[in-house]
Amino acid sequence: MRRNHVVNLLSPLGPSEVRGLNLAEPMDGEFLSEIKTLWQQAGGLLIFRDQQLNQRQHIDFSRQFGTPFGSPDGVPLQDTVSRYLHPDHPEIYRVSNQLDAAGQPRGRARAGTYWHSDVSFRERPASASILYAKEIPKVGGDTLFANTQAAYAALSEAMKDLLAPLTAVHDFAVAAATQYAQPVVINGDFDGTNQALHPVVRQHPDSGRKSIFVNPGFTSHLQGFEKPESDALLNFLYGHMTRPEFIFRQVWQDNDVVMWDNRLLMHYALADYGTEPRYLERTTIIGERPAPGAIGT
Ligand SMILES: O=C(O)CCC(=O)C(=O)O
Ligand SMILES: [Fe+2]
Repeated sequence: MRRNHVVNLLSPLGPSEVRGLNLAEPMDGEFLSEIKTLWQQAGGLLIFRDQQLNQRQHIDFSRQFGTPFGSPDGVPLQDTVSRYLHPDHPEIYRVSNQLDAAGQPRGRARAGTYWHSDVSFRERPASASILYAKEIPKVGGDTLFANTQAAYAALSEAMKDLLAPLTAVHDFAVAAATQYAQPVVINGDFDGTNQALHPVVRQHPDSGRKSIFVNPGFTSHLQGFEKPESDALLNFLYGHMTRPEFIFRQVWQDNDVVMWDNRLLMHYALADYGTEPRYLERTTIIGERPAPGAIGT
């Protein structure tokens, strides 16, 4: 397959932009594996510029990376966000600060205004999230990404050994309690439906690289620790994971499609743009169960 796209590295951590590639065009297996390799080399963050996709094309592109949450052969996202899904395409989660003609939210306002890894509260959390910017404020509304493989690599051997056997409880209730107002929050948010136990150090299935897999948005505590102990260790990790040298800041351009890997990145959407319209559509791929990083590797 002949392609004329250009790839530009945007940060030493890997994030790269791809220009001149139309994601609506079918990709053969060889080209798809090139894109997957590129995505890995990009530290799990590719920005495809200037895309013109309808919802079907967005979903079809996404399906090449796995089954999206909300698709007929998948499982839905948590019920709390069902009102933000696209009415004709339950695979598409909408982010918006606007109301529609009927006065209903066009999508979730201030979505992800906290560090998190998408859907980490499920036994099989998200692998890729593929977010398409349809309307972007002139300035502001950037999304920050923290590379948790780089953060892991920078830890001392003593800290790596301490973390290796640990597991953490992830629970949507953590975000529901702090980020979601009534009546959006439903009882199911607090009954353990969206709760999972994951290794604190996970190993990426493609690269074998280890990352720190806890996040302030959804992680409630470290299993087996007293609360103050758990809080102290988690707070150390959050401070470390969000050091400036591990951060990439996505300054959105209209029609960007950003594909990120939740297995090695946390993200934070900055809600600093007031009432200027901001509208994005996201597909979210169901990943595998996080594999623990083996001790001593
Ligand atoms: O609005 C954004 O930039 C991202 C929101 C978010 O957390 C997400 O779509 O997963
Ligand atoms: Fe998110």
